Amino acid sequence: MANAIATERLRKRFAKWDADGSGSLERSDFVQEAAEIAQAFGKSATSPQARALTDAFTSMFEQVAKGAGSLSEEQFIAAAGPLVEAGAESKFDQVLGPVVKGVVGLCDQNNDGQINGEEFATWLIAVGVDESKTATLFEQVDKDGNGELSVDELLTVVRDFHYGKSDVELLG
Ligand SMILES: [Ca+2]
Ligand SMILES: [Ca+2]
Ligand SMILES: [Ca+2]
Repeated sequence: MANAIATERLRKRFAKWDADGSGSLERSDFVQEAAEIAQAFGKSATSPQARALTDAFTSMFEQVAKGAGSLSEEQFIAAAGPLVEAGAESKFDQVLGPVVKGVVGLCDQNNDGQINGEEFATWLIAVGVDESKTATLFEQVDKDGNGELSVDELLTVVRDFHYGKSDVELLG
């Protein structure tokens, strides 16, 4: 079983991802979510970066749903719980890595594959984080201190959040 914080965070994630508010997750929720994220970064839903995020989200949904067309909250918790249990880190990375990479693609304005301070501020503002916190958060995510956030560094933070090890929420 995933721990209580991890389960609670899955519930929050469910509510966030149920983009049409139908009470269940469907592929269409992820198409909508990707379009909303793209819009938050000022990119059109038909841009290559938005398409890449849509593909990453829908393939993540398919991996979690395992062929089911729709997941209720309980079904989602049951299906995603094993990804947020101690020992499942590499599986989590496999499923969520492409999504984080997709968000990086949308946010990476200078196209160097990494997120600098300015790009990160745009990201956090898009997910509703107070602008005054961006510099501190940047330092927390930039584990190697090179002034750029890599996909791996960002994925680690998303994973730590979902494992209940950190309170830094990067996916809104
Ligand atoms: Ca839905
Ligand atoms: Ca960049
Ligand atoms: Ca770094």
